[in-house]
Amino acid sequence: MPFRSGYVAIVGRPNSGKSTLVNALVGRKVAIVSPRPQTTRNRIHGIVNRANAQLVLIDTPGLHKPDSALNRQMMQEAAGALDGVDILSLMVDASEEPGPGDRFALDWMRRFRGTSFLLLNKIDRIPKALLLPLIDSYSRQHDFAEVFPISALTGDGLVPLVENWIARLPQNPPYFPTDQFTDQPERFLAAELIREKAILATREEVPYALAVLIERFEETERLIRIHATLSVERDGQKGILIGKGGAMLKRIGTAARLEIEHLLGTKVYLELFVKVHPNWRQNPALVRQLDWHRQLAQMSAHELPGNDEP
Ligand SMILES: Nc1nc2c(ncn2[C@@H]2O[C@H](COP(=O)(O)OP(=O)(O)OP(=O)(O)O)[C@@H](O)[C@H]2O)c(=O)[nH]1
Ligand SMILES: [Mg+2]
Repeated sequence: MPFRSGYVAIVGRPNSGKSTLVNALVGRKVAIVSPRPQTTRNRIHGIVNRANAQLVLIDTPGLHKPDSALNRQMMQEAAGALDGVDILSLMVDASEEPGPGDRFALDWMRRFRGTSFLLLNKIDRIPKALLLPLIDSYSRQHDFAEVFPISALTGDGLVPLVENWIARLPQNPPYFPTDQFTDQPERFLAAELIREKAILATREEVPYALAVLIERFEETERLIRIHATLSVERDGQKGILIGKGGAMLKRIGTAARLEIEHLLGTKVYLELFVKVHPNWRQNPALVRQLDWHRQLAQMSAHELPGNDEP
């Protein structure tokens, strides 16, 4: 059988389940997940390796009208995911009434000229009878090559989806080594896992006002030493993150450390700091610091981990 490989971008409204799907198919957590919209801020590759195929899934920030430098960067990240992809997949939360946000997402994806799929997600939450009218309505609005009702959470419908994607990919050797599962550097994965634990532990504005930067990432023989800064926009948010006697920050740190250790397969020493950067989301220079694609491109070869050559 010929080897097939290619890129599939997953786009859609915030909170529709894109990252959940990518994690389910890769078989490990490459993208953080939360019940709040706008969790994902960068495009992320999740690589699915099969005996006869390699599928590079691109998880993207949820599509929305941007109102800050951060949100504009997120939408640029989503737009960048369309470059050169083989298949675009629009994900819709089938358990929500269609609204203006869905029309925005549909209009946004029309810029893509190639093959597009519609994924109706969260079907575990709705009666089957609601699916047909939904499929009908979307099919009238756009010429989708395929429509798949799925549940990223339970795994329902995922096998035929993956088979169909692979069947449409060109014959190509793999793009990435077949034991690789993401394009993210380990330090970015670590920052994201810390952000996920902080999002899950807090409410209201705090999850949105939060950014995590890794200040130090040192690998020794026995462990990885990580120093990370959690930035928020106001003193009150800082107080919430730290908690009474530091209890909240400790809880976030422990949860993050356990998961980073699991993912990287090594002991981790994790230290967290909290800083206030008023209105960082409106500040393009600060927002750019969160873009690891850009950081990576700016690093010269000898700065990249594992390469000591000048
Ligand atoms: N019931 C149900 N919940 C789901 C399903 N897929 C995702 N979820 C939940 O939906 C919420 C959002 O999931 P995410 O994967 O973070 O959504 P996303 O589209 O990546 O969101 P953004 O990154 O904000 O754009 C989480 O609470 C998931 O557990 C599903 O198939 N069924
Ligand atoms: Mg996401």
